[in-house]
Amino acid sequence: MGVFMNNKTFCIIKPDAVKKGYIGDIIKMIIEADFEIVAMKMTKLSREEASVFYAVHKEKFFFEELLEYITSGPIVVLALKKDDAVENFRALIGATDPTAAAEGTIRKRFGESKSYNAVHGSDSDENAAIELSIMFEHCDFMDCCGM
Ligand code: 3AN
Repeated sequence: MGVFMNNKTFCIIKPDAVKKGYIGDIIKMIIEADFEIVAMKMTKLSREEASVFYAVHKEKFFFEELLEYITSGPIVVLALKKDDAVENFRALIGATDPTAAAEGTIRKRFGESKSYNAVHGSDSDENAAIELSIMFEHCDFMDCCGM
């Protein structure tokens, strides 16, 4: 067994998408693409939590904007299960810049800009494991704790 599982990824439905009422449509696309939702909650990040979550971007010019934005309102966080979850989910969400995202992707349909791009998806199995452990407790997972 590898160090990191490759059947789970982490998704955020970001504040702009929540505000515009896209939660249901985005979850429908996720389910129709055969991901199983194994944990889900609505939450609002504090600045401290967001800094931990986006620590990899702390040197980037857009870090401050990213923190402002991701803490600006409620988000929905999900743990998604499928074979090769990270790669398959990246394909479903499309490119970071919605204008460059392929037709039929979540960001093409619901994203507005590189900052307001509707959803986040982990970019590696390692980061998926880290992000899931930041946002969820072990017993939040429907495939754990005897559920
Ligand atoms: P992705 O989310 O597609 O993996 P990353 O990891 O390059 O993209 O960037 C993380 C997040 O930072 C993006 N989801 C986006 O919201 C934001 N971001 C990336 N590039 C820019 C940019 N040039 N200007 C503003 N925000 C950006």
